[in-house]
Amino acid sequence: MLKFRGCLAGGLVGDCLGSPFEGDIVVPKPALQKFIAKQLEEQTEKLPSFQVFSYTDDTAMTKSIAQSLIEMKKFDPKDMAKRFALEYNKEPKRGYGTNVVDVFAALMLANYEHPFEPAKRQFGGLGSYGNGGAMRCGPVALYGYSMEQNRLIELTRDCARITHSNLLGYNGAILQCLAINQALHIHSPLKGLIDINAFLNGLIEKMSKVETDSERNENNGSERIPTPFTDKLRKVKEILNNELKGTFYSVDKIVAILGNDISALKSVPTAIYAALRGQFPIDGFESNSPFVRTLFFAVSLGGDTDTIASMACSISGAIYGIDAIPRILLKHCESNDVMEKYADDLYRLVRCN
Ligand code: 8NA
Ligand code: MG
Ligand code: MG
Ligand code: MG
Repeated sequence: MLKFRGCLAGGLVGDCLGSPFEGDIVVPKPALQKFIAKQLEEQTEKLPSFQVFSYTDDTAMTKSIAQSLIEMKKFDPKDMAKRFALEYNKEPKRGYGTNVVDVFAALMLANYEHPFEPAKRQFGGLGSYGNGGAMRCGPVALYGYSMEQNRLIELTRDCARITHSNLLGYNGAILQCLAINQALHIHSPLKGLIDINAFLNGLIEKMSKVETDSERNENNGSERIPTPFTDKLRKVKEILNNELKGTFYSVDKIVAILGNDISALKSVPTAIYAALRGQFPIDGFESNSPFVRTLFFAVSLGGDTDTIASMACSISGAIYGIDAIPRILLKHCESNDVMEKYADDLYRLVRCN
């Protein structure tokens, strides 16, 4: 239960507190340190100066997935597609990706029949490789908590394919979902270190199977590196092992190796790295909390800060549980009560099945 809540609440905190920096090429560490310290300091939301940060498309779509799974008690692609489109129509100004909104319009026009079809027509038939499938998969990982692995992978792929039919778009979602799923299953003391190499070896093994499954990986015409996500995970492992030995990497170097943009390939492995990087101290930021360090680190990379922080913090929240997230940070986020309710509803659903 605590890990379920930690996952969805973590994703919300990353989105809400990362979004003020979205698109910034450089995020100066002192300014970010000050920003996070300010949110941690204000101990009561009753002050007039207390700021509540709005969530963006990341959370809007996460909410739709949670609602659909909870209410339908199964994956129903038509229902999920409808919720995406209606939610967008209700509140279009949540910072959606520039092209995904065409999918919503086409879904609606076809009355949600054939919910996988409009996404396939995106980008001249290549489909989107954006991180929009990955950024919203927290509830999928919770719903699939006890699922056999191949079923969880299929479910995640299908949830992503409603808007992201490119191999890189849906495989990014699968990697993010597997990372959360693994985080939910490991035993983790509140502030202790998890075994980074064991965590990454597990993901590398799973992801390399996903990426070499030729039957599934039809390529939409895009240029093909055989195992791009697995290769990135190996880089994450190499960087973290060097850092554990005292050789630290600059933000520029991390961005050059892993990326920080809106594509799934250049943001999901980055988020996994940030989730794990929070386990040890960060230069220019004083905090003993692995969760808060992950938030800081993810946003400090710049680029798609809300989405990278949201994905990183949902993994961290799933590792450490909601008690590791400072309550006051959550109070700064719109809809924090709703996200906890969804986590509890999904927990009950999983327990009943
Ligand atoms: P999407 O499917 O519209 O993709 C996002 C962008 O990725 C597109 O607009 C393209 O620029 C590019 N892209 C994706 N696939 C291809 C392709 N096959 N060929 C060429 N270009 C491609 O939306 P999404 O749901 O994946 O987007 C998620 C991101 O958008 C999140 O980071 C989210 O926070 C949001 N976002 C919003 C803003 C903003 O202006 N507020 C800025 C960045 C990201
Ligand atoms: Mg966003
Ligand atoms: Mg935004
Ligand atoms: Mg974003």
